[in-house]
Amino acid sequence: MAAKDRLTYFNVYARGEPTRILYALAGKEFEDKRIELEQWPAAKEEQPLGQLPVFECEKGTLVMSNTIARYVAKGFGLAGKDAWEEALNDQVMETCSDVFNEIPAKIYSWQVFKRVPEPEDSEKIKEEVKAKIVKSLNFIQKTAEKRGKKFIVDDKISLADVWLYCSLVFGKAAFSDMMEVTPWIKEFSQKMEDDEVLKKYLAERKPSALGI
Ligand SMILES: N[C@@H](CCC(=O)N[C@@H](CS)C(=O)NCC(=O)O)C(=O)O
Repeated sequence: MAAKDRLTYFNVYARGEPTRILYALAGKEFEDKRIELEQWPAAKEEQPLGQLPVFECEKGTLVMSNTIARYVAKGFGLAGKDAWEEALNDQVMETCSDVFNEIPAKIYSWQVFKRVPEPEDSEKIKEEVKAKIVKSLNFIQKTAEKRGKKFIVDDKISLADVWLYCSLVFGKAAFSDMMEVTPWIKEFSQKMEDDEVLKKYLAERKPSALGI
């Protein structure tokens, strides 16, 4: 078992980044193990499901980015004070995962990874993906407005905010206006970036090898 918590992920932001940010917000140390793309064919064989992220701590090994982030956030008191707040944090995370996960499959497959040629109707595909994202973001806005707190669920940054912020950053390569796609999102992104701990983390973090 790892002597200290270890997150193994690619040298990109994407699915591993929320967990890295949660450690930064909590001021806790972990081993940020990054696999370069050329190392991946050999490293893939060693992973429980042949994918990353993989999290190791004294209790054992976890896979699935949402499970890892939820576990880490709970340990740091950043996943909600009661079952309802936990559910609201989860709901934001799952809502984002559903729609933002369309981006790698439908857009980054040709735009970033170049695995397939750009489809002829790429602009239409992008518009459809964006419309779904905006619908989900408007739903998250309503959740936040009902809570009436500084951030989505609480007056301090919690899992929901981290997950949403990372999703927006992930979407930027597809949609250049992602961080200000609605007035509420613009205000949300600004509040996140004004947070002193997050600001320092963002200024110092390693750049993503793929820009996402
Ligand atoms: N549902 C999994 C998906 C994991 C996943 O798709 N990981 C990608 C990177 S973001 C991966 O390992 N790709 C390399 C591969 O499948 O060979 C999660 O959320 O962790």
